[in-house]
Amino acid sequence: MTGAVGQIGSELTMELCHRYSNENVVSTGHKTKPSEKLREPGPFEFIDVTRKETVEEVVEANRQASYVAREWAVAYLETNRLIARICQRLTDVLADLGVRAASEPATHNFDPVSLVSRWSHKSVAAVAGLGSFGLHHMLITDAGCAGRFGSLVIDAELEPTPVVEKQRCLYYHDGSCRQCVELCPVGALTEEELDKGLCYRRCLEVDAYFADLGLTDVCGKCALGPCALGSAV
Ligand code: B12
Ligand code: SF4
Ligand code: SF4
Repeated sequence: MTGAVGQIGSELTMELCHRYSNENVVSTGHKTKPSEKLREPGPFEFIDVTRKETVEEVVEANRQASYVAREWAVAYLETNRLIARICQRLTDVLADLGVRAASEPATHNFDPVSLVSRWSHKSVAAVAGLGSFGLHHMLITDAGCAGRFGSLVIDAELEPTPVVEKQRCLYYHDGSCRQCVELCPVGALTEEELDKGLCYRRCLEVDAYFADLGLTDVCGKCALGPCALGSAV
């Protein structure tokens, strides 16, 4: 249960622990520190994904982990939830201004066979000039590639801001890096391509490993190189 801290979450968590037993309820918070009462009955994860230092710690934890860090999996759940809230809030504010807006969840909006989605947060971010693609097929912004995207498309005419072409991947800059390829534990990523099926199988394995959390189909070892937290160039 994410967002357990806060009045409704706190009451709901205790009620769920009571009904389904403590060890069957995992709660998380992202901003306010949990009370002792919330921390004690069962597993409690606490990750504030809005703090830069916390994101750095999560990246470091995944670097150190021989498998995938639990923090990475929890941060995934928290970030997806945060993105949904931000998009909903923006949509509501824009609606008050008479502007229609549409968004999609951060993930799980893809075809499970082709592993392709009809909505690409990376493309929206690229068009908006936020970053450039790395060898690992992810978008690297000035804050790196270890974060996650949400995107909102709005029905309004805006003055376009100029997009500054900037290389952030060392492989495309001067060929001096291929860490993402070397870091991939299953060989899904090569200089030529990303084997999406192989990558997804690995992510589902990780989900099964963290069976006590929600759907955590993650891995992200390729996102831990010199471009993790900023431009590598
Ligand atoms: C399907 C999917 C997967 C599949 C397939 C991965 C893939 N690379 O296609 C699987 C399950 C394997 C997967 C794995 C992972 N994923 Co994933 N995934 C998605 C999802 C849901 C849809 C992607 C998609 O099919 N889009 C549609 C296709 C057509 O476009 P695209 O691939 O997004 O982008 C292409 C175009 O932009 C085009 N392009 C190239 N140059 C340019 C230039 C311009 C100007 C434009 C417009 C386009 C363009 O090439 C891009 C790459 O092929 C997105 C969320 C979303 N809905 O956007 C997350 C998403 C791509 N995943 C993400 C992440 C973080 C991961 C993992 C690290 C897992 C994890 N969290 O631990 C791994 C990384 C694997 C890797 N190296 O790419 C992030 C990427 C963040 C980033 N910084 O780029 C996203 C955006 C989720 C999010 N909300 O942040 N994922
Ligand atoms: S790890 Fe190196 S090669 Fe891979 S995307 Fe980042 S900078 Fe590029
Ligand atoms: S997410 Fe993991 S399995 Fe997929 S390409 Fe990156 S390192 Fe390889």
